[in-house]
Amino acid sequence: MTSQHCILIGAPVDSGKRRAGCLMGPDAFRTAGLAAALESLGHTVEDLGNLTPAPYAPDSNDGLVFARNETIGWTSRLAQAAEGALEGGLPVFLGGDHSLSLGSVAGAANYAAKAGRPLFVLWLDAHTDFHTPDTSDSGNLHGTPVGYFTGRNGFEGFPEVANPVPQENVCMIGLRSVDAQERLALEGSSIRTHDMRHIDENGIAGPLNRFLEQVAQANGMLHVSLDVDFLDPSVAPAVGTTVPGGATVREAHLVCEILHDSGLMTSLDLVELNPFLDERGRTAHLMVDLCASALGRRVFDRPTRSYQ
Ligand code: B3U
Ligand code: MN
Ligand code: MN
Repeated sequence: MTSQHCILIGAPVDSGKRRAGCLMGPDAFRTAGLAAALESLGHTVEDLGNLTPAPYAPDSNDGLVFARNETIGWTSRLAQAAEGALEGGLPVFLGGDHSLSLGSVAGAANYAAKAGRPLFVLWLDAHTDFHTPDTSDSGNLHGTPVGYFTGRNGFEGFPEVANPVPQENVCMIGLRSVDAQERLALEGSSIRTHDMRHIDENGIAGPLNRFLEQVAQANGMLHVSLDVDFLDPSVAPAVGTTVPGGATVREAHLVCEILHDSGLMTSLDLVELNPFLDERGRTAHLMVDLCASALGRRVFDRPTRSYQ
């Protein structure tokens, strides 16, 4: 197994929705033993501590969109952090709510462009997060990162997306809560969407392997964004937006094991953990175990599949 330099980046972003608590996420991941789990797999781990947002204008919060300016501050700080960390290893963003991915993915895309490689994004989530600030019914910006980094309009005041991720490079798995406006926009897009029915009928490995083949063929970089609500709330209760019918522990581990074996993942977000809602740390521990699977923890070795 190739050892990696894992760079933990605490992103206590809580501005992407009204319910507070995700700011405690990075410390919960640390408390659940993330660094030790990765070191035990032979990786080196560097923890950059918790970031703070770039300076931002005060939010009045008298409009629909919640904490817009604070999220703008986080977006520019995280894009910078992603771009910098990719120089030195595999960044793992410890969220923080999913609005952190406006920055982490935009920064990864800038790095990929400099490296002359396309960026691909695997979105593991109950939601598509394909809103813009104009289409969102809730005004919660954690529902907008995919809209942002694919270059949709409506993000005035946010850092310009210098290198939008092409829609055909985005694959979503786990979907079961899609708003009408997102559905409409997705129907006219080339984003690959896999809802839970698709997984029930076909299994989770097929669509993932097909996507990874595309990444490998393009010599792409791969950013993986894992939202706690990808998982079924019965096994991962520590999330504000629980949606029944999510991925099982086994499906989620399989995804992570396949990702590891592909050797393609170049950055990772662990998002939406709200430790305030957890039960004796079980969600934090499960997320740490999944991260370990994505970085090589296994029961027995397997012959490695080639994606080339
Ligand atoms: N689509 C809804 C719900 C939602 C999106 N992401 C999360 N929840 N976590 C919205 O508010 O945009
Ligand atoms: Mn999400
Ligand atoms: Mn979600």
